Amino acid sequence: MPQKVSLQALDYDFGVKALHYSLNGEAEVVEASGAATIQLVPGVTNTVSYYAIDNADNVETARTITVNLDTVPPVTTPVLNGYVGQNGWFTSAVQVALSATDNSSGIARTEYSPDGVNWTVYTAPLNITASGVTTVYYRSVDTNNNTEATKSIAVSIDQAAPVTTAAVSGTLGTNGLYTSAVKVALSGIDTASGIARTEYSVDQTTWTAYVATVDIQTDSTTTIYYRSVDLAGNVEAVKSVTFTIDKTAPFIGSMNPAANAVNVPIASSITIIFSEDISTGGAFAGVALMRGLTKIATLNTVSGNTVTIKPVKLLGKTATYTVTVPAGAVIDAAGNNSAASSFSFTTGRR
Ligand SMILES: [Ca+2]
Ligand SMILES: [Ca+2]
Ligand SMILES: [Ca+2]
Repeated sequence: MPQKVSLQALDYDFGVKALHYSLNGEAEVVEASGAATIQLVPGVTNTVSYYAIDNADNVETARTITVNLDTVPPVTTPVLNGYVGQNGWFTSAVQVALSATDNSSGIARTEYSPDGVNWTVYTAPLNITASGVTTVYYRSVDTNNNTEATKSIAVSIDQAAPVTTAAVSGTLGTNGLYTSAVKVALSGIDTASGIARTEYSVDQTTWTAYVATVDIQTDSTTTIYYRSVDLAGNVEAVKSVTFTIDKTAPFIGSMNPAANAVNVPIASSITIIFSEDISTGGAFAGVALMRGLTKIATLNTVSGNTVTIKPVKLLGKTATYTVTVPAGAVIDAAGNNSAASSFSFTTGRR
């Protein structure tokens, strides 16, 4: 690029009297030597107007030259368009538009590249859909072949919500019921931006950040709702896990006849009502109605929460009977064994 323009006037008969010139429309300069070296203005198109006069005062027709002195590369600016999430992540595909300006000679082309090595001429906005961080390199070149230093922009896209799994642990009884306290462990995984938080709720209204295993101690049916949120702000659809804890063995709530009852009719059956619904346990055959050391023949059945002991014959008059219910005679739905129990009553005269 020329930085200066040199002018030299020649005249073969009278000789040069003076050289007149003007740079970029500024005040005319007169050089009696007939020569001039003009420093050009960088970054613009310079216009030099000049003419000479000889010693006979013949005036040369004015001439003009233009010199483009653009040494300044263009400036390219990217504009990203997409759904903006959090922490610099987009939660949609992103359109990258490149716009370039130049100081003087104008844009020859704008280029983009995935690696800063292989370049493609930019003609329309780029659609970035890849999950994760995509780097777009870009630059422009002006018509004076000044190339902008390569720039780059990172486009971070995360369109997928995390996936959380729940692991329920405890002592599993029968019918899917737990006979111990239960621990619920939550683990979330996420592609692209990563997990911001995992949270749980028992009512889907109040959410608690998950930091450690959730412990449920009490007998109950519990639903734990859970979800995770990624750093881009994608929220997982709520999931839930439901479980029932029954750590409590069935126990006797009441019986008929009552313990130590007297004047019990000899035609009686004995009913024992438990704290919850029961079924026969491993020791049910040991349920006995005793008169002293004599075992009385009975038909023993279970229905709902009740054990019924029906003597095959009428009971004896004014006699004391003992009902024996061994440990494990009945079980609840979770398989918890009843404790051992016994009680006595005395019949009347009829
Ligand atoms: Ca330029
Ligand atoms: Ca994600
Ligand atoms: Ca129970």
